Amino acid sequence: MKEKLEALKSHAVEEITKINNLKELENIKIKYLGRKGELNTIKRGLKDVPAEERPSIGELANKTAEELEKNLEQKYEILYKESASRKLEAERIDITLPGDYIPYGKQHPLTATINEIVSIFNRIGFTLTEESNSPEVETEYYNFDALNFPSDHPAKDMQDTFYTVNAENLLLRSQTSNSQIREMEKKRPPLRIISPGRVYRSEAISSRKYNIFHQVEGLMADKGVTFGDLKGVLNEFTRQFFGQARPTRFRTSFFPFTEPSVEIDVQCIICSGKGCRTCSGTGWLEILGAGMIDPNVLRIVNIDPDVYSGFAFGVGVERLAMLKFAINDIRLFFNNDVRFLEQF
Ligand code: 2NM
Repeated sequence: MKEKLEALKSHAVEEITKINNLKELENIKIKYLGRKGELNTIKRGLKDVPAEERPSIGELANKTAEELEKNLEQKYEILYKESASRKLEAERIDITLPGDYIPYGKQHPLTATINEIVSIFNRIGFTLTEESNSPEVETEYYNFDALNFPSDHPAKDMQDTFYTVNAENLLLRSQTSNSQIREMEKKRPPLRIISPGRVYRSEAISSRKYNIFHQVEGLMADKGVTFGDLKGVLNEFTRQFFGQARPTRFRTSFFPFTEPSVEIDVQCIICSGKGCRTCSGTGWLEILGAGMIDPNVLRIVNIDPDVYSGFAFGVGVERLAMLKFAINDIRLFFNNDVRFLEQF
């Protein structure tokens, strides 16, 4: 039995030297030292060994196991290091190489402008109307009638507004006021709301006019809201949007839904009032329409004009973006030419 153990040991040692991967090592370990392995097979013969020899043979068997384990462990260390360094070598990278060019998307200039307008009004305390109150396909009532447009108003003409052909009274909204009306129907003052969105008008297309454009409209309604509040809020908006103190002027105007109504100009951001092509020599740029909400509009949504008052305003997003980014043709916003879009 002693000879058997010695032979096993020398076979095993020889095999271990020949191993060259971790899988083989595992197999050899099972072959010799496993529960049904060769060492245990020999050990089962221990009962037939004369009693006086048993302790020394037993010891030899344990020692053989120990030595093989040690051998396997050493081999494991070597193989593990080898495979780790092979892996490192295979994954070696040159960190001085230039990176791959990954073109990344950018915000459309109109989206960026809308976001900026909205965040300025957010800071002044205005919140967005609900999306569900701002449909682009709208009834005549919410687009015109509730806004105090007389039934013969020229804006209602097919010449100016897109009507649907297969559903009576449905049109593509020509302003985002529909969402102000829908919101006022459901909520009571105090209200400070804004609604950005896409609107449609049947226009002859030019560098300044397109039949799709965007507006941000807003209103404030409460007890005791005055024209002074309108001036304060809209001057603050202008100051934040154009980034520095720019004089504004308020010209009287007319809208069916506000009385009195104004158009607000900002001193030309190109020539600072001296007169240039952008401001047609006037030194001023029109940027906003606004006014005190007409009592008729408040009555329509069941807000008592003897108790509450409010102001409302509308901003043309394309116009503001064209001024801010010095863009000379509105059609560029809608052509999706990457050479244009990449610049923002
Ligand atoms: C503008 C100019 C002035 C406006 C009015 C209303 C409402 F719903 F309160 F009547 N919403 N928006 C308004 C007022 C819009 O756009 C140039």
